[in-house]
Amino acid sequence: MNDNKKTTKPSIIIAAATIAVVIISAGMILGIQGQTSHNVLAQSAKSNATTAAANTTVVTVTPSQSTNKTFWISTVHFDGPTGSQAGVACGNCTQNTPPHPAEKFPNTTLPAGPGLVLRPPNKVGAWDMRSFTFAPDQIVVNQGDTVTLHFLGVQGPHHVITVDGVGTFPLDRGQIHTVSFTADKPGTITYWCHVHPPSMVGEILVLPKPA
Ligand SMILES: [Cu+2]
Repeated sequence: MNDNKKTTKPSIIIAAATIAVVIISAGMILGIQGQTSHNVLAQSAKSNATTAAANTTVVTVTPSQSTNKTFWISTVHFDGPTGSQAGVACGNCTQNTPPHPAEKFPNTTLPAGPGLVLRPPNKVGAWDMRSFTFAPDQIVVNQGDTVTLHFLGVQGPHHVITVDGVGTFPLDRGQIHTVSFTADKPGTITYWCHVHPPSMVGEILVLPKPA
């Protein structure tokens, strides 16, 4: 029995040593492979970036010299809904609006006029802020341009709009009203809604003709 033990022990040690060597070797090979893969990926990313830069062509664009300028101006309102205090579904917003986290009501005193609406918390603690405006609310043209503005009723059921120096007209949702004029002097021309002050206002900036 004792002899047996004496002869088995070295072979167990040799076997264990062999396994250890195999594991260490495998680990080293995998490590080298991992490092190699990392280097290859890094080189590939660098190469892709270089290729992308090489493929980017910078072109020179000559802007239109037309003096006829046409813009589409939509009636819009921005809406900032909050969630309920219970953190459940949105109270005042539509089904398609994802719920927002509950927020403390700010009790802000807004400037007078229905263009800015701060709705207080409802029975589940949700409240929201709405602001009427035009999109776009600033337009730039050159002195002497013939300007055409297509006003489009998108949000809000009814508006009454004035373009200073041009005219006043009603505009309901789904309607288009078009005005045209020549911007003969540099300066600003304001367009604004009588129904939604003070925020529903826009400006046409008329740049002076170069001397
Ligand atoms: Cu309006």
